[in-house]
Amino acid sequence: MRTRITDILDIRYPLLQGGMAWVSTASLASAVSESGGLGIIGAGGMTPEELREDIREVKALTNHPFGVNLMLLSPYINEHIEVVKEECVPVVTTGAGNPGSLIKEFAEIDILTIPVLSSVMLAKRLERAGARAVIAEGLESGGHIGEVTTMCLVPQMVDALGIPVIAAGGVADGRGIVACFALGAEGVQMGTRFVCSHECAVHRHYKEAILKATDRSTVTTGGATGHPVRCLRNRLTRKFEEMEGRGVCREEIEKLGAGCLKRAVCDGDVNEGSVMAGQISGLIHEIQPVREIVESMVHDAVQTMDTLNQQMKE
Ligand code: TUI
Repeated sequence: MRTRITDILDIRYPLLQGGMAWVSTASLASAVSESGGLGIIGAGGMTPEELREDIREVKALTNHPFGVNLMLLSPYINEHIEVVKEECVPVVTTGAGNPGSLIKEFAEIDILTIPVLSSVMLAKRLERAGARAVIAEGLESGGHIGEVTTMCLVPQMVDALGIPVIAAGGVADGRGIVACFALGAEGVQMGTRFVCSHECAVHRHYKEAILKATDRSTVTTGGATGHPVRCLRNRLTRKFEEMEGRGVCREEIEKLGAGCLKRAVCDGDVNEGSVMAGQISGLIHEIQPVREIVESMVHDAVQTMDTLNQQMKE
C-alpha cells in the first residue's frame, strides 16, 4: 500500500484519522499512529493549553508521525498556530476555511500542511500556494460539509492537481479504501469509523448511537446559515429543521448550535446534542481497538483487490 502519501508522511499505511473537534484527542491519535496510520488531534474545541497538553501526550505515547487539525473558525486559531509551531508538530490538516499563507509559514519550519477541501477551485489555488497534498472531503462526511460527493469530488481533484489526493467521506472499510484508490486517491481519511474504537474518548452513548444508525440516519442541518452540518437525526436536528422551516434568522439558529457537540461528546446527551457522524455510520457494527480496525481494513482492502483482479481476468 505504498503511495506518495505513505512516502511524504513517513507512515506504513495510507490511512489518516480525521481530526475531529472534541472527539480526536491524544488517546485516539496516538493509537492510530502506533497502528501505522496518521493519528490527528482535533484542535477545534480545545484551548491552546489543552492542545499543547494533547500534543505532548501523543509525543509521549508514540514515536510515529502524527498531526493536528486546525479548525480555522476556532476563536483560538492564532494561538493554536503558535502552539503547533512551538511543539514542531510534523503534520497539520486544516478545515472549515482557506489556510492560504499558512502553508509557506509552516513549510519554513518543516511542518507539512494538508488542507481538507470540498472544491477543486480552492484545491488548485492551494497547490499553487505550496500544498504537498490535499484531502478531498465529500458530503458523506460528518460535521461541516461541502456540496459534492466523494465519488465525484475525488476524480475531479485527481485530474486537476499534480499533488496526491487523500479521499474522505463515506469510507469505513477495505472496500471503501479500494474504491477511493480506483478513483485515483493515494490515501484515505476516516473519522466516523475511528469514533467507534476503544481508544476514542467520546461518551459511550455517542458510540452506541452510531452503532444503531442505518443508511438514512444522518441529516444535514444549518444549510440556511451557509454552513451545513451532518449529524445523526434526533430531537436537536428536528428542532433545527422546525426553526429553518419557520425562516428563523441565522443568529438564532447559530445560537441553538452553540455547545451542542460538546453536549453529545462529553455529557452523552445524544437527544439534545449534536452527534456529528458520516453517512457510513450504518456500516459500523462494532466498537474495536484501533489496531484491529486498521489491520482488518488493510487486510480486507488487499483481499478486495485480489478478488477484483481475479474477476477482471475471467
Ligand atoms: O472542518 C470540517 N468539518 C468540521 S469542523 C467541525 S468543528 C465544529 N463545528 C460545529 C460546532 C462545533 C464544532 C465540525 N466538522 N471539515 C473539513 C472541511 N473544510 N470540509 C470542507 C472544508 C472547507 C470549507 C470552506 C474548506 C475550505 C473552505 O474555504 C472557504 C473559502 O475560504 O473559500
